Amino acid sequence: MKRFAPSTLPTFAASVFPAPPRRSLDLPAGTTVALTYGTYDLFHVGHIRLFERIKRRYDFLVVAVSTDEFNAVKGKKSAVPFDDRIELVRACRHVDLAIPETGWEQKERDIVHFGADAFVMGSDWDGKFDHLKSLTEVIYLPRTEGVSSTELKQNIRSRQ
Ligand code: C2G
Repeated sequence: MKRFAPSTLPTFAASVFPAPPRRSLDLPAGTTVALTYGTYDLFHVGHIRLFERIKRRYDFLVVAVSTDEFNAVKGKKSAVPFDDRIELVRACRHVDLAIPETGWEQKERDIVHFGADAFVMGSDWDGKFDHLKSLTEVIYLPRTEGVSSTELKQNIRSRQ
């Protein structure tokens, strides 16, 4: 798996300044870029294995983490606040760049912005983003069965 020198991974900067376009990601020619999106609440192996599988196919992984405000739009309330969720995602060795996800319409912009070779989601989103096929490859990978943020929350509640 290709690893990039810290100088090419402006993670802190990314949280303050808008993410740089592909050309300024300073990636070696031929580097393939994949994009994925999620809430990543109660970060678990299902999330990590999805990242791992994406990195087996693509060199550079950009992960967009839903803000708490966007989750409210999605009718979701996460147990872990955005700042912590994106910090956890950034700490994952499979992730090369993490950015905030602030709205549904951001994906088209990001695909163009990063010159993404693929847009990847877990199978629970099967077919939901096919409209992006005009911009890049759209891939749905099998979910990891038996673990989800919702199940974890239910387990915790049931033990109280
Ligand atoms: N996932 C998985 N296996 C699991 C649980 C989740 O592969 N056991 C994948 C999902 O398929 C998704 C990603 O992990 O691709 C993130 O899942 P969530 O955090 O639940 O993301 P969600 O709230 O569905 O947000 O704009 C799209 C949204 O941001 C997706």
